[in-house]
Amino acid sequence: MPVLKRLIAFAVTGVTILVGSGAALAWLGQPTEWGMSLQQSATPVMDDIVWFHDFLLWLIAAIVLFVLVLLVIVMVRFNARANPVPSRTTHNTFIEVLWTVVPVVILVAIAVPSFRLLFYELKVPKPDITVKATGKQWFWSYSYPDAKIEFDSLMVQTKDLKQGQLRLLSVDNELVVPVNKVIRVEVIGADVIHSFSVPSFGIKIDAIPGRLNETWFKAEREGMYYGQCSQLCGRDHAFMPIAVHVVSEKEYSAWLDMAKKKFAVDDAAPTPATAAADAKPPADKVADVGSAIK
Ligand SMILES: [Cu+2]
Repeated sequence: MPVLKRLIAFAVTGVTILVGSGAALAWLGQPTEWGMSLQQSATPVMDDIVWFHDFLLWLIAAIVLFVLVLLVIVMVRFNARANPVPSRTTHNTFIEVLWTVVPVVILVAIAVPSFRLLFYELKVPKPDITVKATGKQWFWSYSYPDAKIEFDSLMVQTKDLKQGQLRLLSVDNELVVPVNKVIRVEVIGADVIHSFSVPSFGIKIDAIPGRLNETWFKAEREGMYYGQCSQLCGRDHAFMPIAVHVVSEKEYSAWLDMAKKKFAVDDAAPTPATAAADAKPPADKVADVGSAIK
């Protein structure tokens, strides 16, 4: 039966793609060419998201296969040729109870880990460090309220890329945090709605003007982690990447000493970020930066 063979081949190919995509193509902290799965996890939250994703994937694959098998049985055994005199059955209480109860059980099995994960993401544990990310048209500003530092983080233009920097992802000043510490990220928008998102950390939260949102992450591996603004925010939405540099405790304190000198918040000036931003962005961006903050 050629149709059956074709269907089986189709199903086998599908499962092979699903299984293969999970393992080999993921990369830590950045997207990869032909990547089809989630980026590798670097935080406990993302570990759970990956688990939940895989759990759902297997579940829906099993359901799809089950329905496919039923369809094939119906097509083969109950077509007009194979079964010229059809049965006139209209009710079967057992089956009807089954197809009501089983989906309910499946939905409950999905809801329980889903809610557990949601609460885990939303409830910020006691933070070691608080940083504030402000989305602006079209860059991010980071401040460390406890250390009294604030700086802007602008994308490196393609023509200025140095060895090892990534196009559309690398920035001039990265958000630097120590490894294995709980970082609370307060997120707000200065002008329009942006979204602070770092896939490897499993965080994505809107940056809304006038409303302080918060999320958290605890990076368990050192390295560079990239994300992008994930809320369509205007002309340069695609050019305001997020780069988080996770470093050792020692490197972090060295960076902090440097940053306290370089990025100190000047209490006398009302908007210190404006002055810093005006000095740094390329000439064509100065006008946008100024109007965005005031
Ligand atoms: Cu944005």
